[in-house]
Formats: sequence, C-alpha cells, structure tokens
Amino acid sequence: MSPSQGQFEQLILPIGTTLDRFINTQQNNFPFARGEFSQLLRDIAIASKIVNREINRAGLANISGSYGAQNNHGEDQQKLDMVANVRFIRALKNGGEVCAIASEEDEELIDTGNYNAKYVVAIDPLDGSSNIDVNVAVGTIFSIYRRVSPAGSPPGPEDILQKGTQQVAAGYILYGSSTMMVLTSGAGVDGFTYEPSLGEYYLSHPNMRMPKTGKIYSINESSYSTFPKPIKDYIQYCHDENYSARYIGSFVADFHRNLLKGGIFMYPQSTKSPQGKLRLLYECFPLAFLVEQAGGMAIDGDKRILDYEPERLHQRAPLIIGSSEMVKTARKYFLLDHVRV
Ligand code: AHM
Ligand code: MG
Repeated sequence: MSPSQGQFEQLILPIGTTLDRFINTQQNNFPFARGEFSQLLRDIAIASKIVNREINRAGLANISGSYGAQNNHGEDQQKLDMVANVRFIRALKNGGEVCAIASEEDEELIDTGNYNAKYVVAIDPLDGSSNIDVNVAVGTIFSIYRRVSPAGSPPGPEDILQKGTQQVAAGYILYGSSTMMVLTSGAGVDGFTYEPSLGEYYLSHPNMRMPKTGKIYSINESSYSTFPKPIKDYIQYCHDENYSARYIGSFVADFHRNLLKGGIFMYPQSTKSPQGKLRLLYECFPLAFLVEQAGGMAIDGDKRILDYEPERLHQRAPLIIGSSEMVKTARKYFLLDHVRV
C-alpha cells in the first residue's frame, strides 16, 4: 500500500534550523564582535561533539573510571574529565577568540596566548562525571564574558572575576538519552538537539520558558542533618505539598528536568560544606543566567546569585535555582529565619 499524501509529507518534514545558522542570525546582538562571538560558540559546539563521541564509547575505549589523580578541590579526576578538559581547551585555544579560560580541572587561569582575543570563558568540561561509569547523564557548563583588560595585552584575573551579570552568554550541553545544547546570549533561552548521523545541532526547543511553579524538588537529602534550618523547613514544606523528590547527582541533568517540567534544585551550605559545593564561576553563574533568561530565579538563600562579585577562581556558593514561585517560597524561610535571629 503506498503512503497517502499526508503520510508522505510526514516523512519529509524539514529538520529545521542548525545551530550554525541560528548563531549567524543572532549575530546582530553583538555589534562589536559579531564574527568572533559566533566563531567562539561554534568552537564550543565542535568540542562538545567530540566529547559526546568519547562519552558514547566510554565503556569500549577504556576511558571510564578514575584517572588516579585529584583536582584542585581534592576530588578524584575521572579519565573522561581529563579528556573533556583537553578537548574544550584545545578547541578554544585553537579557535583564537578567547584570551583566557577558567576550568574546573585547572588550578590557575589558562592564558591561551591569544592576546588580541576579546573573550574569556569559564567552563566545567564534564560535570557529574562520577555518573559516567553507570551510564547516567553528564554535562558541560560554560560561561562567556568580554575581557576587561585591553586587547593586545596578557589576560589577568580581572578578566574572569567579573560579576555574574556581566556574562554575555552561557549554556550547557547535556549528554543524555539524546545530546542537547541549551544556550542563552541574553535574549531568551534556546535548546538544540544533536542529530548524530548528520553531526549537527538543530533548534528543537526555541524560546524555552521555565514553568513558574512545579512539583519537583531536587536536593541530596541524605545530608539533611547538616542543612541550615530554613532548608530543613522548606524540605518539610515540599513533603507537606506532596512534591516529588528527583535527584540524580548530575547538576545539568537535574537542572534540565526542572527547566522543562518546573521544579527547584538546591545545593545549600551545610555544616559539611559551609559555602555549598558548587562552583560560582562555571556552575552557578552560567545556570543562574540561563534560568533568569527562562523566567526562573537563582539565589543563595537570600541574595541573587548573579550579583555575586567573585574573588577566587574556584569559589563556591550555596545555590537554590528553579521555578520563580518555588524559589520565592524557599527564600521566605530564609527571611523568616533572619527575623527570628
Ligand atoms: P563535579 O563537578 O565534581 O562533577 O561535582 C558537581 C556535582 C553536580 O553535578 C551534582 O549536582 C553534585 O556534584 C552532586 O553532589 P553530591 O554527591 O554531594 O550530592
Ligand atoms: Mg562540576
């Protein structure tokens, strides 16, 4: 039986806009450095495709498991952490648009030698990498700033230690059941799904908006006894409201689910980690920028995350991020606590 006209049209539906074309049409947002900014996003996309390939064959290529060393936070480095770090740094150095890179895997700011480049990047090349061995989703998180030191000179710490509000773009790549890049350059949030057989990202989630509220809360509740009172009280509120607990231990995956469905993710301060665990420059800032662009909120309990003025490359911050109404409710418990004090 031959297909009807309608069935045939279904078979040949256009695949849509590639990331490349999308970037080209967005260039007008960057009047000072259009081509350079577009090239930088392309470099990140290329590196992510290579990392995606490495992750997909991790079990076959003897690149899962521990590398036998620790990073500057005293955490075990996985082999794929190192592979992803090299892939992104090489792409950004060779691409030529970035003068300095802050990476979770490198103690010092990386000077790329591209002194005429206009941008700096902060990156967590592979977040949640302890999930690799068990075939659970992981991610890359990145943030882009314009440098503040004059072009032509070596970069300095002031180029990367900028306030969160100074980000010109941020995003993540989620290596999940499909691979996605979610991106903001300050004019909303767009999601692109990777089509492996074509080797391209396609715009699949234009103008993403986070639901104002939801029924999912994500926190490592096993640390309950170490949390401050407002967080304990808010968790009790989540129980009373019959919310669902969802926590996979990969920030990007937990965040992405909440972005689509509505929810709140928390990694608060605790007696174990007085500043929380997540790093300001390449974990909190990029997703805080992105969540605000999607209509959500990100705070440390009280203060807006994007208003932090970082002092150190690997500084940590407590983070409460998600649907605006849920974050506002969590914040009330912190305000109440202040009143009691
Ligand atoms: P990493 O950058 O070393 O991978 O650590 C960050 C990860 C996040 O992806 C995740 O949200 C968190 O650590 C989980 O931590 P915990 O096991 O303490 O809940
Ligand atoms: Mg990380």
